[in-house]
Amino acid sequence: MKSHIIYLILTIIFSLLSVSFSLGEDKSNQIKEYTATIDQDGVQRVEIVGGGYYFDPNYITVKANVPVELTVTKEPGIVPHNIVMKSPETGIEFAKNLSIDPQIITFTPTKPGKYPIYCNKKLLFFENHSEKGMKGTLEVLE
Ligand SMILES: [Cu+2]
Repeated sequence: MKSHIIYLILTIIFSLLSVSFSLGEDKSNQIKEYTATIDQDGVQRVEIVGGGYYFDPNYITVKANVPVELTVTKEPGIVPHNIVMKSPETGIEFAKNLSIDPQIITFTPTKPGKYPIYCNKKLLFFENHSEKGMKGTLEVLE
């Protein structure tokens, strides 16, 4: 009876681990750069896709003091993702759950620098998505 319980627990742990690894196909070590251009209406538009466990692009360059419009979407799948930036020093602070339908985030960065973009979702006791590679950088130029 006792060995049945141990077997059951091991099976559950093993399934959780394999689910985690199969979902965790690693795209994190690829740098995908995108430099925004300023549209005729004076807006810098960037499209970002988030998934397991990456953002594409994950190194985005924009100009300071020019409005930015991010269009964010999620790859199809059951794993929830978000996109978070907490850089109030440059006027950017948001956290948005991603969905397959495009959503728009707007801000105007005021201070040049490099600012982190990340997903802070996590499954149970596993590391969060940012630690799995779901992160990027917004570089704001003068
Ligand atoms: Cu995520």
